[in-house]
Amino acid sequence: MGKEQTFVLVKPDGVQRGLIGTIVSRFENRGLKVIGAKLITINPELAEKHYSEHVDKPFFTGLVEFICSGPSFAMVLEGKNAVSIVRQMMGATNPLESSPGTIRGDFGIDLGRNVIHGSDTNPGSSEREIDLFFDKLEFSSYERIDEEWLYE
Ligand code: DAT
Ligand code: MG
Repeated sequence: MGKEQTFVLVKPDGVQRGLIGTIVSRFENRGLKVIGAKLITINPELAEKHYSEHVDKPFFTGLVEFICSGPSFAMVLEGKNAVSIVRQMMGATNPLESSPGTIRGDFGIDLGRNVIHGSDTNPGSSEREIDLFFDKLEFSSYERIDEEWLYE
């Protein structure tokens, strides 16, 4: 069974609004395993690397400023098809278009305050982001007790 790892960030708006627990719960309930997690106030250097694909976009400066504006909650989730599952659970980038039942569709209104980041499905994206935010020593490898019943 090909297990994947993906990088997820509860953005500063989500942390300030007290949504860390709710969001982690959704992923845990789905069956994804938390293998690393920490509260981190992102500095501009890290933010610019993280969002380097958007460097030429008009919203880049505002995006970097926002992501550095308070603590974020970073985590690495592991499971079968973890990258796609997280993207689906997050919903569309603009909360106006995110379906109800998704995290952005349930908790967001504005595009620039969309509560959560998750690695996209492009090859190499999750690995790059995990390496950017986490050291190998920060991960724990373990079996969840429900794995036997979660996967066929
Ligand atoms: P996602 O976060 O769904 O991967 P993205 O990578 O295209 O979306 O953009 C990164 C973040 O930048 C996104 O979560 C919110 C912000 N953003 C994207 N497009 C924007 C726009 N047109 N105006 C303002 N902010 C935008
Ligand atoms: Mg993206």
